Amino acid sequence: MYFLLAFATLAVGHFILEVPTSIGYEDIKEGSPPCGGFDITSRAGVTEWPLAGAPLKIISTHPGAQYTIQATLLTDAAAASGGNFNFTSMVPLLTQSGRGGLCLPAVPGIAAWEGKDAVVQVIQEATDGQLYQVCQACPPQTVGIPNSSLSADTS
Ligand SMILES: [Cu+2]
Repeated sequence: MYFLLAFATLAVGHFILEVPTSIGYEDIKEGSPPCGGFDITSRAGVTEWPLAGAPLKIISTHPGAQYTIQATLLTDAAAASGGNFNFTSMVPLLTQSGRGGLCLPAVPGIAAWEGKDAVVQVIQEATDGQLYQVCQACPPQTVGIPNSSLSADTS
């Protein structure tokens, strides 16, 4: 679906993973799991992901949505065949009640994966069904305290 929007970064519909850098965004392919039409093993534009957390920002054109934010080790993603991916949840299911930005200041890294490359997947469930955006995560570099006071800003 297409809307005329004030967002300079969003020319067409669905949702965009604005932070961190996503593997890619193409409106018509966004419904294709697991990466919205892009290669899950791509390592262009890798983001460092401290255990204490990395920021994540979504911009959505849908009037309401739910988000699953989860990760898989790069080695597991590369080995997965027939769609048998092994994702681990990073935060509880999120609900956004309007259009626009959803900002998470710190999505915690997964402590057991320190030193390992991973891939973070964001799934939006909204009026168009499930949509997918993925980014590459660098191994957590430092041991930190997982941020348990995650807050969602839906303004
Ligand atoms: Cu849409």
